[in-house]
Amino acid sequence: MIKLFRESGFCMINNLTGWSRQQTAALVLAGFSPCLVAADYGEEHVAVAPFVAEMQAEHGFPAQYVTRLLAQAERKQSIIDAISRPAERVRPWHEYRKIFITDKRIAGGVEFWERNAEALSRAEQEFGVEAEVIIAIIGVETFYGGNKGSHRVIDALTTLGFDYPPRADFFRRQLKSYLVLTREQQVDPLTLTGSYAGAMGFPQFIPSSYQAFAVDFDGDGQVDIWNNQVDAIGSAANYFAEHKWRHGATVAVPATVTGDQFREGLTIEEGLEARRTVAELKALGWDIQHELADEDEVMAFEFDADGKMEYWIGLHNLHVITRYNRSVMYAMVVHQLADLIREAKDQ
Ligand SMILES: [Ca+2]
Repeated sequence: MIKLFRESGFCMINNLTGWSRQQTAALVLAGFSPCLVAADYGEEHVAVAPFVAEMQAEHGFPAQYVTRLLAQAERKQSIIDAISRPAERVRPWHEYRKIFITDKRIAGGVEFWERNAEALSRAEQEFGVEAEVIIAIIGVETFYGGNKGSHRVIDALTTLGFDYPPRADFFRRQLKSYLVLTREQQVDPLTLTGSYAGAMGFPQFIPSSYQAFAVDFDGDGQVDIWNNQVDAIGSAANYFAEHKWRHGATVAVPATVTGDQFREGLTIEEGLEARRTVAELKALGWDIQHELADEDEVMAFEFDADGKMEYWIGLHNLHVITRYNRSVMYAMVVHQLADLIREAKDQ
């Protein structure tokens, strides 16, 4: 059954077993009400009341404020579709790499460097993270701010937190962080945009990362990763520093393999920890093209490079990049893009 109610500022149908958005729209067209809007996350949605209660108890949000806010969030099937098949899960390495390693993205990185030379140099000094690494992260995430995502963050986080069971707990926590940060920054939670997963601004921080790592790097009193490149640079550098990036350390080196035991040395994707020593890998048939100590702990990877296989050894810093996005292909692309931007800049 449809319940209609009107409150100050907006009105809506409070949803709505069995009614699709199209059916509701048809009601509007039929003149049922000029301000009729279906609420995907009205009070009938089972997830809403517990969330409202928790925001009130844990963070002191008025229940009515949270209820009204959620009633204005929209469930987006496109968001559920997108998170169900991220590029790094469905594409082989040679295809994935081609998306990110392009002449245009390298040239864009050099331009970003020239435009932000002072901030990048200051970030390298303060946080110990090379300029090209900060640039490559921002380049891979948003093409230097050209594609920061057009989903409303409130839609992304409610859709995934309330209607995507595999990761509902995670996104529900992100939604909480998001409401807290919008209160702190005094911005309207209905206005900020980001990726389908609620990642925001130049560095694509999810709300919990924003709260933990975003910094005001230009000193204007605002922590603005959406429009301020200097804050974005400081925030990305701080993220890496807090995850123990080692300035100047080797990130990854190529390897070859022999025999039939080398697969036992591969790092499983779920782990992504440096969990094999160089000596163990050597014993399993890995020949590493770089001077590493036998006791060094590394990750070992096999990539499908269109017909032939590539073998790579990832060191501590590669693991740090996976803390940004838990994918080895992602980390390798950031690493390679950083090197190519540095080379292009030095030419
Ligand atoms: Ca600032």
